[in-house]
Formats: sequence, structure tokens, C-alpha cells
Amino acid sequence: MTAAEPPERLGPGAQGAPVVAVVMGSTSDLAVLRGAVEVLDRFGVPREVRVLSAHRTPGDMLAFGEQAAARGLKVIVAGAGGAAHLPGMLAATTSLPVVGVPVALANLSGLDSLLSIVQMPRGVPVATVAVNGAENAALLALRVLATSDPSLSAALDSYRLELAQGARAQDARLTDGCVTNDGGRRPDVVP
Ligand code: AIR
Repeated sequence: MTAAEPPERLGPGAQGAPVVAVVMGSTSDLAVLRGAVEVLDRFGVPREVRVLSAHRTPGDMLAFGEQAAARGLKVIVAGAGGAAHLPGMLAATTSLPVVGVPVALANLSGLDSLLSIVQMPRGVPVATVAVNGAENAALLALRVLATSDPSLSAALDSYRLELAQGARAQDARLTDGCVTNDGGRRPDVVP
């Protein structure tokens, strides 16, 4: 994104009919939800991105939820802040899996958003990730899709290996020369 572009600007994403929707209560959530969009794009999964507010555009939100499955969507990632009713209300209008992202606002550090999203009544589940945990929300959506998509499953396996390699590289930098080949610590070298 260049400085001249509006902050709402997103790339085109992977080609094809969207299978994941990333929805948010306001574009002020985009700084967080962008993380989910980027993960989906990185894995080449077609997505759509919408602003739908449980309080400002309740009719639009309900229509979206009711039509989502018939439109070919498979998973909804929904983020909102404060009285964050969007994920729960979408879960009430569709049987698609809904992953909720509590967005932290200035006043209560996201605790209000977290509780609004995680404390769903029995029978209407929302898989809630950490406050501002948009990347994990997308990864969870990908894991759902991967149960019936072997190439996506393989891509997620590679991603986990990458994470492990990154952690081992950190370990190696921190303990350079201090650790024996079998993982033990050399008593003669201090990190
Ligand atoms: N919000 C919008 N409609 C209902 C809710 N809960 C949330 C947005 C955003 C916050 O209100 O998801 O996190 C503030 O929105 P805005 O547009 O005032 O910046």
C-alpha cells in the first residue's frame, strides 16, 4: 500500500469464487482484520471482505448470514470491537463455521470485545480467537477447509515446519555453541 492509497485498500486476493468471508463491524477494524486477509492471500484461498455492522446495518448483516452458504462460502471470519455482536449474530443466521476475532478498542483493551464474542449461548457456537488474533482466525478457517483439501493440508503442514525452523533458528542464535547435539547444555559455555 502506498501513502496515497486509502487505508481501506486491499489487494485483489486469490482468483475464484470466495470460500472465506472476512467481515468486520467497521473499517476501523481493518488494521487488525487485514492480518486474516493476508494469511488467506498467502495460501491462495479466494476471499471476500465486507463491512457489516450488527448495530448500524443489522438488515444487511442478517441477509449476508442467511445467504452465505448458498453463495458458496465455507467459513466466516468475523471481527468487531466493543459490543461486538457481529460474530454471534452471524452464527445465529448460518450453520457455517464462524470464527470470531475480538478487536481491542482504546478503552477496555479488548476485554469487552472478547467477552461479547466468546460468551455465546449453548447451541450457537463461535470459535473465538485471542484479542486481535486475526491471523489465527484465518489459519483456523484454513484448517477447516483443509479437512477436504489435501493440497491445502500439505501447505499448512509446510507452514508448521517453517514455524518450527524459525523457532529452532532463534534457539540456535540464543544458545550459539552452548548446546550439545543431543539438546543438552554444555556446562563450559554460558549463553
Ligand atoms: N461496531 C460497529 N458496529 C457494531 C460494533 N460493535 C464496532 C466496530 C469497531 C467499533 O465498533 O467493529 O470495532 C468502533 O467502530 P467505529 O466505526 O466507530 O470506529
